[in-house]
This record gives sequence, C-alpha cells and structure tokens, in this order.
Amino acid sequence: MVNLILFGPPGSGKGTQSAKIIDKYGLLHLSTGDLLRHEIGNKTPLGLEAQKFMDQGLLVPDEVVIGMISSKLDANPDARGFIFDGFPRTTAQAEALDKLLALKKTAISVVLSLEVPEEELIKRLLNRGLTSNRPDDASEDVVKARIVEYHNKTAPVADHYAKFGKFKKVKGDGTVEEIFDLLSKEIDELLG
Ligand code: B4P
Repeated sequence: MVNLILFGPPGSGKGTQSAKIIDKYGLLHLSTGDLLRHEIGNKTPLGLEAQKFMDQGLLVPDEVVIGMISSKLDANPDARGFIFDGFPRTTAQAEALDKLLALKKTAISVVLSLEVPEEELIKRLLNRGLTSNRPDDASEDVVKARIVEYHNKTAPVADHYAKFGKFKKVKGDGTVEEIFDLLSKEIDELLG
C-alpha cells in the first residue's frame, strides 16, 4: 500500500497535481479543502463552523479535520492507497494521521513537497479568485493571511516527516505537466 502526502503552501498546486496522480496511480484522493467546501455547500453544522475560519484565511480547528479524515479512512477499507492533499496542516494533525494509519497497519510512504516562490503563489490564488467564487482567494489580505498560517502552523509538519527520512522537495513552478513528470518519477521510484 502506498500513502502519499502532497504538501506545500496554498496555491502550490496540490489539488491540481492530485487529480493527475489519482488518474495515473489509482490512489484514493482525500482533500480536506474539498471535503470542507462540500460541507459548506450543504450548509451542515460542520461546514458553517469551518466557513468562519476559511473565509479569514485561517486553518479550521484540528479536531474537525482529523474527524473528517478518520471517517474517510474507515469508509474505504479496500483502498490501494491514499493521497492526502492539504492534510496534515499542523503537527497535531500529522501525529493523529500517523496513529490512524498505524491502527490500519500502514503508514505514510513519502511526503512530496511542492516548492513555489511566494509571489507566484499570490499570483495564482488571486487569479483563481477571479473565477472560483472562493472567498479565500478573493482578496490579497486573505491570501496573505493563508500564507502566514502556512509558515506558522504548517511548515513545521516538514520537520515531523523529515525526522523519519520521508520528506522530499519537488520543484513546483513550471508547467503542470513538467511538475507532474517530476512527481511521477518520485512515485515510480517508490513503487519500484
Ligand atoms: P485547500 O483547498 O487545501 O487549497 P489550497 O491550499 O488553496 O490550494 P492547492 O495547493 O491545492 O492549489 P491548487 O492546485 O488548487 O485549502 C483551502 C482552505 O481550507 C485552507 O486555507 C484552510 O482554511 C482549510 N483547510 C483545508 N485543509 C485543512 C486542514 N488540514 N486543516 C485546517 N484547515 C484546512 O492551485 C491553485 C491555483 O494555481 C489554481 O488556480 C491552479 O489552476 C493554479 N495552478 C496550479 N498549478 C499551476 C502551475 N503549475 N502553473 C500555474 N498555475 C497553476
């Protein structure tokens, strides 16, 4: 079983590349951003709670996203492997994920980190904001708040996995296909 984390700051292309990876490798895609937007779209209590944080560019509380991921893992016992997109985003989430996977007698195989210059991230997100209707892409202030959250809370997740030799950086600026080729090489190596 192969379990990947696609890691990187907001706008680094995690969602874009995940879509291509699931097509090629048949892994199950778990994107906390997509799951949260689904809850918001259905106006569930969880969604209404999450929206307050997301609209300000802040991370949603750990217990909310950990609970969502735990349910998805339980609901898919026969998956060949998972690609975690946008999760874990804090060290507490990473520790919880390690425990959840250990209960299923598996573990993270590798964390692939998309490295993109900050000015390119801001450009991509504001550009998506022109058409996406996503409040968290709509203004430069909120986009910058997301990048600050990333540096303060998410970047330390890299150290958590580097300790186990599972953290790899991949160049994340270039065309979508160029980046996908680099990611595919890493995954092919893993699959042997
Ligand atoms: P996410 O939905 O995870 O989204 P993201 O970080 O904005 O983007 P991603 O890196 O996937 O970029 P994408 O491919 O879309 O998070 C949204 C919010 O949800 C968070 O801020 C937080 O509030 C909440 N949340 C989610 N998970 C959480 C967690 N675990 N804990 C707490 N809170 C959580 O690409 C972005 C844009 O760039 C697109 O327009 C794309 O077309 C473009 N693009 C992609 N690759 C490109 C390339 N190579 N060249 C040019 N443009 C490119």
